[in-house]
Amino acid sequence: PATIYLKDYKQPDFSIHSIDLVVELGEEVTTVSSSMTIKRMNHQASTLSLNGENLELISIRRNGLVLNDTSYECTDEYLHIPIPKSEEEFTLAIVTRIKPQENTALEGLYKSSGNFCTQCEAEGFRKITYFLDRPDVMSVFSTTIIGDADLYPVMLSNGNKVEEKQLDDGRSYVKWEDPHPKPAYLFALVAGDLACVEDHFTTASGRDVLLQIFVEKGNEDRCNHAMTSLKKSMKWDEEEFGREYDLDVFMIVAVSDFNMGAMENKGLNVFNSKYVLASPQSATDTDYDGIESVIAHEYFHNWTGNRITCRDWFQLTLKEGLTVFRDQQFSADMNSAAVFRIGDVQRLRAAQFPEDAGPLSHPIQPQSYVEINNFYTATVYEKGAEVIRMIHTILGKEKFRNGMDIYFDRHDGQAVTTEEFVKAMEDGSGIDLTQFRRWYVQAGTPVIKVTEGYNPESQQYSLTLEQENPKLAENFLPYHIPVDMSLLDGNGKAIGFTTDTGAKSTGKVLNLTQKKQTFVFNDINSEPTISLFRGFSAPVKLEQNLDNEQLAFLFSRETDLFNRWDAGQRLSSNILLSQVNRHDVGSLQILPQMYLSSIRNILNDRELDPAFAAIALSLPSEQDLAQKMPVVNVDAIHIVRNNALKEIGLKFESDFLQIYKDLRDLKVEGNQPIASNRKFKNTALRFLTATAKEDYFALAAEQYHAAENMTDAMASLFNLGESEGQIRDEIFADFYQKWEADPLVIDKWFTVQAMSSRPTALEDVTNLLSHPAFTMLNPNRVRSLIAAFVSGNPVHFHEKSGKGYQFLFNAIEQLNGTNPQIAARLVTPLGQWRRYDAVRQKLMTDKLEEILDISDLSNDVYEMANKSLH
Ligand code: DPP
Ligand code: ZN
Repeated sequence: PATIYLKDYKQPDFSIHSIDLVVELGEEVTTVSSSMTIKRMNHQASTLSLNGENLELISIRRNGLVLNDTSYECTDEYLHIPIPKSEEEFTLAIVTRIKPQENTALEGLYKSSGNFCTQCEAEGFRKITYFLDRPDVMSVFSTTIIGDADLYPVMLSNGNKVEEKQLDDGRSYVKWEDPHPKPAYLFALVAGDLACVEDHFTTASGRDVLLQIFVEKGNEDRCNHAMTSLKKSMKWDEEEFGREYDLDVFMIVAVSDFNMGAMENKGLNVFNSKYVLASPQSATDTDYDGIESVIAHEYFHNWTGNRITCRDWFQLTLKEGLTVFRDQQFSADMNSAAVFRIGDVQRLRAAQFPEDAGPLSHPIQPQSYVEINNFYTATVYEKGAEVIRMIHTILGKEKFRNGMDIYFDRHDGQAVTTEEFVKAMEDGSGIDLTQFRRWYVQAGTPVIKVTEGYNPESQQYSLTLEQENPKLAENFLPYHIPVDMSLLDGNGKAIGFTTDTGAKSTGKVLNLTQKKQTFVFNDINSEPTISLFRGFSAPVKLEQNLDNEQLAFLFSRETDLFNRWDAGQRLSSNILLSQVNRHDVGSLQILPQMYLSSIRNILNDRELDPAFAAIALSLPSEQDLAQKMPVVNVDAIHIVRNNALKEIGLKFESDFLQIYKDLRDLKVEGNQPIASNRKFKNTALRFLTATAKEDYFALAAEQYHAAENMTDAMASLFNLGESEGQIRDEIFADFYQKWEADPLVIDKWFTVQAMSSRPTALEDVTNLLSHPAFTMLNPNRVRSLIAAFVSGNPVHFHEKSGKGYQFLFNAIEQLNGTNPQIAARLVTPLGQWRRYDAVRQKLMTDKLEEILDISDLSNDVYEMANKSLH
């Protein structure tokens, strides 16, 4: 397969000004007729090459005249049409046929639960009709849909509905027009027998916008939270960024078969139903948070992505990094900001850090790809968002807003690059970001080494920071890194100091720009404790020699909640990892007293937000711990962590039981306090069942039966999933029976079993592949069982027998034929082979070799396996 390079980017030879589509939906065949007006952009060009895949070409007319098959060339991927150089402008009408009902890859036009829907990002439109399928070709679309009136009473496309009628043959006819020129990846079409929930939003300038959420019938009462989140997002974007919505209707359609989370098509977002449907009975608090953030994300794309789009796919982070940053800021504003920030960083560290340290490492602006679908990565999204956040930190809120205003004014209606964005930020702030631009082109996670010195005589404190980038070693150029910091006194209070401008301050953002740089603070009259990278002000790894006593101090006294949490995680990691190392020599493990007292501090601090207390008490995951070991010892990590859970559970048994009972019986109005209490309560339950006492499994079972919401039911299920015996089996059977008809809930049932550490987990998971409810054709189901197992069950996935790897191989092989995008994502864990012992390395690389030998290997899977191996 060919590699595509950013350096080879060329402007298009032709532009397509308008496209009128007529789509006749059929059960056997769907006919797509497209009429385009095309303009020449390059006077030398002699051929128009349109993208097209899996299309049956019926006819082509240029300027009204039929082209016979000697006057064009059709390959598997292109339609080449010679165009006389004298021709500045012309029309092209192309008729093609497709079979959406056979489209299991879920790119282009396909069917989900009997309804038609589309997914065109990144390159799906070329599976609908021949087109210049690239984001810098922006066209005005009209879309006419003709389909059976009974089967498809709802027929939607982008923009406004301009015509609707019944045809004599029992079909209906609907025409949509989108006044905003857009790239083809933002095209959408939906047809089906769907229910609609409506609401309204009045924009800041007083326009009324109709809001519609379309769902399968029977789900109407599960759209409330999505609708509320949408209205909050619309208001927030007006208040924070001055951005109003620009059409008279905003539609969301929930579908059950979807490769991604959701898609920001102009005026017609298509969503994975997981990010729309929720009721307290069927969705957890985490699901509620996910819906709020994805609804916001897709809505925010209307300005950052749709009105201003990407010139080419190497610029993906232009819209994704920025939009993730915007949705994170929104969620932080709507909820507990510190707890949400911690969640963002946890996700970054869990997914992006390993990606950036492994064979698939790439800068947020990649320089090349084989298959663009493989670059919807944690790096482009999550690290991309951190890069925007750093600009925000360096500029400050006001100048950042100035920069955004300039960006919107200057580039509305354009397809641009990250350079235009950074330039707008410079122009809006007067701050030079030349060096900062390295964040876009250098891969790898920087490591920051810290050295401190305090001189009591001169009352000077000096801080030396040194940057390294293990991924690039000698080849990296120092980054511009914002270091948000304070100096803390013995009580954890921020000490005042004099800044370079002579102002007094208790905190500051240092601009670290050199490889090694020293900052001096004057008039510091006692030795301070440094609080660095407050709120995680840069996506770096910190190498700071803090002993456990110092970490325990920060864990109880830090005023920055992110750093407070992080100190606790570092403390736990130190202790657990030293036990992992000793475990190999078979010595007994007992948690140190100072560690237990710092846990007691959290338990006794009744002022703490319970959601914060819950995450502060939670131990680093097995995957977190694995990242900190040169060679991952999967089994020892699992044993040591479980022992620690148990020891903490036993040590604080009565406290956890008290917390559990208090919070269980507490009734608070409003959603948020209840959600954070639930989180703390269920954390307490986890420590209680870790003691392995029967009473607490009984308590979990009791909670299951009494549960009025899915959060509590799932917490019970997770706890029971770790146990053996009749109660567990009965409850799993009961849960299945109760929710059999609800795919999103059944996904959870699969996931709990996939993540269980029971000795039989791999056998259980293998058996579940033959469960009547399992199918490889539904991406959510694949993620709920297969992805959950390979990424959420390290002990069993990495079983020394190699059976876990074989299980994954089988799934990849099968999915390669039906859904290459989903298959490719599953390759990632094998790419981490260098981190394991020799036996596992061999087993994992053998599987990668076998993947490369799969017949009819898709580009998607090829690229992932090939890069992972080399
Ligand atoms: N729909 C995906 C997202 O919003 C890709 N644009 O991130
Ligand atoms: Zn996005």
